[in-house]
Amino acid sequence: MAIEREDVCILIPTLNEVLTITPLIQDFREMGFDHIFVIDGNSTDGTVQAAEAAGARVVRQSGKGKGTAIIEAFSLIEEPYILMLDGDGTYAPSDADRMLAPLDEGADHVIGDRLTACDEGALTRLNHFGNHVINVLFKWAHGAYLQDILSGYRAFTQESLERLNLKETGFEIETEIAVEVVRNDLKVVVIPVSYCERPGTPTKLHPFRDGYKIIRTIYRLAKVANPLFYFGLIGMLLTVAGGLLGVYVVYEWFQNIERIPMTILTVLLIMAGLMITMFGLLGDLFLAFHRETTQELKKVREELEKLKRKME
Ligand SMILES: Nc1nc2c(ncn2[C@@H]2O[C@H](COP(=O)(O)OP(=O)(O)OP(=O)(O)O)[C@@H](O)[C@H]2O)c(=O)[nH]1
Ligand SMILES: [Mg+2]
Repeated sequence: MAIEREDVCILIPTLNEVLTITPLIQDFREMGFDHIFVIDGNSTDGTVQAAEAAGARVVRQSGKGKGTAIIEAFSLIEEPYILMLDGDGTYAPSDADRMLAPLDEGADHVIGDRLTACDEGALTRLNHFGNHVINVLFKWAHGAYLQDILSGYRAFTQESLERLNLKETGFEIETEIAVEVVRNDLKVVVIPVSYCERPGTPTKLHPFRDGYKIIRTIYRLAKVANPLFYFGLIGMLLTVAGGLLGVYVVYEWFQNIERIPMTILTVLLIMAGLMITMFGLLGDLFLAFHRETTQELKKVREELEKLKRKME
């Protein structure tokens, strides 16, 4: 049984996308999707009017940033399935059915992968490389390689949203969604989608500034999701620094030069490094216990649900 069009909300965040928003909404309407929800970041170019005229429900977001907009939109959607994409005309409505299909087969979250089969030139080389680095870092920190964690093309169930704890305000939101999806053990499917060049409209993404923020987010969120990585990295850096300094101190000692303060610093660095690594190990242990408890709770909840259904 395929997913009914009326059970799907097409969610489009926009900030000054007047050039592309109308054809995008029209394409979806022609395909039979009538629930189109535009969350607008207070555009000044007439995007709101254009989207309303094309037949979408439009809400002006409160606050600033793509993350804020998406979190606000999630609280306003009632349809059981959500298909989310950017309003800049870079993603194709024709991929919608392929994106939604896995949800029908039990997936919780679908990511549209832009990197595998993208248009020549749709992503600058810098963006392509940056995306790849970010996906690899994500794998190290969070333990899953999801091909394209920053993709704006996503499909998910309303039910799965309730399990995501989202707080990021800017372009870090996709990263946070990916982290939460992995942390909550949701069933993820990655589907290659086509990706076209922006039709000349200005991007709101600053590759270096936003790239740095995204990498920082991947690392910061690892504190809870993977404490061994988070603390282990700091611990390792301190220990290595202490080790290098130690080599220097020993080398000088053989030349009959004694460096007392530097020796103390070496010891402090190595001790601090090892202690912080221990924090990571302890954190990892706690997390393992916590996972076990959550698993048990999940089983209990499922049993209760079954019982409730039997009683009805
Ligand atoms: N509501 C809302 N939407 C935003 C905001 N910032 C960006 N957007 C929209 O979010 C989508 C993604 O933004 P883009 O500027 O395309 O960022 P990107 O896709 O990472 O970068 P490009 O590769 O240049 O397309 C677009 O539809 C924007 O209009 C915001 O602050 N609020
Ligand atoms: Mg875009």
